[in-house]
Amino acid sequence: MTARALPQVALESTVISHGLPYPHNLALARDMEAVVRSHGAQPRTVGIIAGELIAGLDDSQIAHLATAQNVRKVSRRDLPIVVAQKLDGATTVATTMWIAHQAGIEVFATGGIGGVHRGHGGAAGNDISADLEELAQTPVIVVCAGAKAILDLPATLEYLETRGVTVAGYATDEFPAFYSRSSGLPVDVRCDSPAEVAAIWRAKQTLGLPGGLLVTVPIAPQDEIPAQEIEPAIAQAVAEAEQRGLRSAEVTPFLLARIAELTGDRSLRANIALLKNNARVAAEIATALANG
Ligand code: PSU
Ligand code: MN
Repeated sequence: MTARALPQVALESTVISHGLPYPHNLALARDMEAVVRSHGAQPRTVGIIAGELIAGLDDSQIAHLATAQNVRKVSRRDLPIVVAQKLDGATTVATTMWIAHQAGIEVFATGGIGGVHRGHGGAAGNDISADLEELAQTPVIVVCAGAKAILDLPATLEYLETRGVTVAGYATDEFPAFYSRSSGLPVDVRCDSPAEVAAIWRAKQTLGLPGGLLVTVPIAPQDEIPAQEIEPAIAQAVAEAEQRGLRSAEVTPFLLARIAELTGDRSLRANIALLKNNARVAAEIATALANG
C-alpha cells in the first residue's frame, strides 16, 4: 500500500510562547495537533529553533517554545535576525504564513489575526500588524476567529479591503470578534462548507491574484463571551497598555494576559476553545482542497 500524503495544516507558535500561559499553552499546542489529526489532516506547527525555520516542530521543540524564557516573538522584520544569530523564535501569523508557503502548505489555523490597534494614529502611534501585509502577499488560507477584539475592527477590515484580501465568514454573515460571535461588521462572502471555501481559493489562484484568504469562524455559542461583558476588560487593558507606554510587539501579549486576569480566566477558556474549533475547520478545508 502506498501512503498518500495527508492534507497539511500549519499552526503558529506565538500563541504558544506569548499568547497563553504555561501549562495551558503546551496543552493547547498538543490539542490543536490532535484535532487536526482526528480530522484526517497532518498538523505542521511552525517555529524557529537555533535559527532554523521549521514547518513541523516535534513535541520536544514545541515543549521548548512553551517553556523557555528567551523565545523571541518573530514577525517578518525579525526573520533575518533570528536566522543570522541562530536564535529560537515563535512565529506570528505573518511569519507562519510565509514559512508555511515556503513548505508548500496552503491552510493555516490560528486564533485571531493581528490588525489595526485601537487609537491608531493617536496616542498609541501607528500600530498595524504585519499580519495584514502578509495576507496581502502570501498565498495561504488563514482560518481564525476574526481579529482580536482588542483591535479596531472596522479599521482592520478597511485595511484588508485596501490590500485586496477577501474575508469569508464561515457559516456567518458577520466578521466575528474573537471572544464574541458578532461584531456587527459584514464579511465579503459567507461560506457554509469547506467546499465553498475551496472554490473561492481555486478561483483566486486561477485569476492569478496574489495573497491569502481570510476565513473567519465564530467561536461556538457555548464558549463565547458576549461583547458587552468582555468590553470593560478590554478597555481597561488597552488603557493600561497606553499608561505603561508599551509599544510594538509587546502590546498584544500584554493585552491578552491582562484580559485573562481581569476576566478570571474566562477569556483564556474562550481563547482555547476557539483555537481548537479553528483547527478543526482548517483540517476540513485542507481535506476539501486535497479532494478537489
Ligand atoms: N491571537 C491569539 N494569541 C496570540 C496571537 C494572536 O489569540 O498570541 C498572536 C499571533 O501570533 C499574531 C500576533 O500574529 O499575536 C499579532 O501580534 P502583533 O499585533 O504584534 O502583530
Ligand atoms: Mn503590532
